[in-house]
Amino acid sequence: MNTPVPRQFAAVAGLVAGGLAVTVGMFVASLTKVVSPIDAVGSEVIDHTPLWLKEQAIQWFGTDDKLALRIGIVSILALAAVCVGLLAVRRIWLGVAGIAIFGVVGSVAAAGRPGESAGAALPSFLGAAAGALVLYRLVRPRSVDADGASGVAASWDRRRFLVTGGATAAGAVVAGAMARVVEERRVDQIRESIQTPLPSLVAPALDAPVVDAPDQMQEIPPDAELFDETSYLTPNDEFYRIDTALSFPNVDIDNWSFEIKGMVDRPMKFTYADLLALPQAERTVTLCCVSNEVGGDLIGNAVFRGVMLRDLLDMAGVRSTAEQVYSTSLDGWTSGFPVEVAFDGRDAMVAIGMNGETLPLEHGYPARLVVPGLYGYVSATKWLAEIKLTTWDDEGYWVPRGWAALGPVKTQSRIDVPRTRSVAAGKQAIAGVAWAQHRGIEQVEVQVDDGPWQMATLAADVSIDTWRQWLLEWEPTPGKYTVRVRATDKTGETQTELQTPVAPNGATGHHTIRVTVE
Ligand SMILES: Nc1nc2c(c(=O)[nH]1)N[C@H]1C(S)=C(S)[C@@H](COP(=O)(O)O)O[C@H]1N2
Ligand SMILES: [Mo]
Repeated sequence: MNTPVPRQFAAVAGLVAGGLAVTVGMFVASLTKVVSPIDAVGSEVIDHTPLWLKEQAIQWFGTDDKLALRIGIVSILALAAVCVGLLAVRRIWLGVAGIAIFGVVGSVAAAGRPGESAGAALPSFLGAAAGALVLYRLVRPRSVDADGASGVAASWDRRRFLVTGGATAAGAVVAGAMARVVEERRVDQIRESIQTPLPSLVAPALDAPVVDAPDQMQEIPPDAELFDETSYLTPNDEFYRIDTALSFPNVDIDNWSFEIKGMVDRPMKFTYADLLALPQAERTVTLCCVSNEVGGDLIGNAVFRGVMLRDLLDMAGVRSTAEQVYSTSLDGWTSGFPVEVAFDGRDAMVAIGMNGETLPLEHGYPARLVVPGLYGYVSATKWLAEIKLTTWDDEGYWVPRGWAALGPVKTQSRIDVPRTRSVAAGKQAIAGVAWAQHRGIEQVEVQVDDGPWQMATLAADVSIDTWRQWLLEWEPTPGKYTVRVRATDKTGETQTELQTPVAPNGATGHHTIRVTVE
């Protein structure tokens, strides 16, 4: 009779074997420069997350949703590993099969990721093999003594378990740490290839402020101290980041290029040097996310520098049958907008610079699209790989996932000051930003409780593609107040008070805050 491995040790055996499988997979992936099995599975989960769950995740975790996903995946794997360990003591082949299943899932997910090939299956395979071997050693009872003496019951060897288990756990920690180091080096190498600064522009920026505020409004300079909470330009490291990427795509700047193809007369390729050699301009553009809740912070304003999209498209010669400008990133993400948008006079561009710096890796280095007036999900492809002129048969990443095919930005306004729920009585300000990209902000009004809508003072109108700061002087006496804001764009349309959710095409409603004045 065998003395079986006690249950709690079986569970530990599953955990350390599973841990080794995962970390060996990560390490081999980092060495061979393919997607790690964990990230591949995570990306598959992201790609297949239904709309309601994605919304729920954003509501719960905000921009930490990726961290939450990682923690979720690791928790599920840990649970599965415990089960694998428990199964393995009953039937070793069940345990090994369990690990093999995870190996197959990782292999298939990795090899199928955009930009990956069959080689991406190797880390999962090696990881699973390492995990299975260790599991086998840990839970299989020692058959007979070395001298082959019979009559000695094959039994569980606690000492051997602890030694092997401890060594495996240590091995997993080392493999995981090394995988991290190699991944950080990879990202550092991309960052080192980032040319800072870009060669200076031939022509100066054209964004001279257009001042057209009505007479009774005194001008506030866009960088007035009051707006410390929300500076007119959003610094790169404070600019919101939204994408589906669990790790940065591989960018090899010397071999990078993007294609313009599809319904064009002359398919073209542009390298980074090609882009630098073409005429460029700087434009201040407010970029925002369709997932931004009323009052939310998934919005930023930056000076983007790049080549005008229409110039690139004219070189390729867009055919009259083309309906959609459909772009793909290095990591296989896609977005698309109507061809007319590229030619209707707005300054859609392939951007390579942001706020005077080379476009940061987080925001799409080497190049991204920036299209004034459209939400990011239909237009702002980062880590650009290709632009295809096509029909509406091609669907951008978020469209089959329940978001609208067309994504013009809705007129919105946000209260940034006061930021705290309670303020001292006396003279102060209510202030914030309002945006209606490519239509422009005409006026902003503030309502306190059920009082009249009061006209806010507007900062300089830099362009119709950027947000405008606004301000209302306020001298409240102690009490509780409800403050709301609404903006009117230059087409004369005032923001609706009707509250709608972010899906499928952007939230509506008045940003409302409650303030206690002490
Ligand atoms: N490659 C890639 N580009 C992308 C996305 C993405 O998931 N992958 N997300 C888009 C969305 S939804 C938005 S709102 C903007 C955000 O750009 P930012 O991260 O530079 O602020 O990028 C867009 N470009
Ligand atoms: Mo977005």
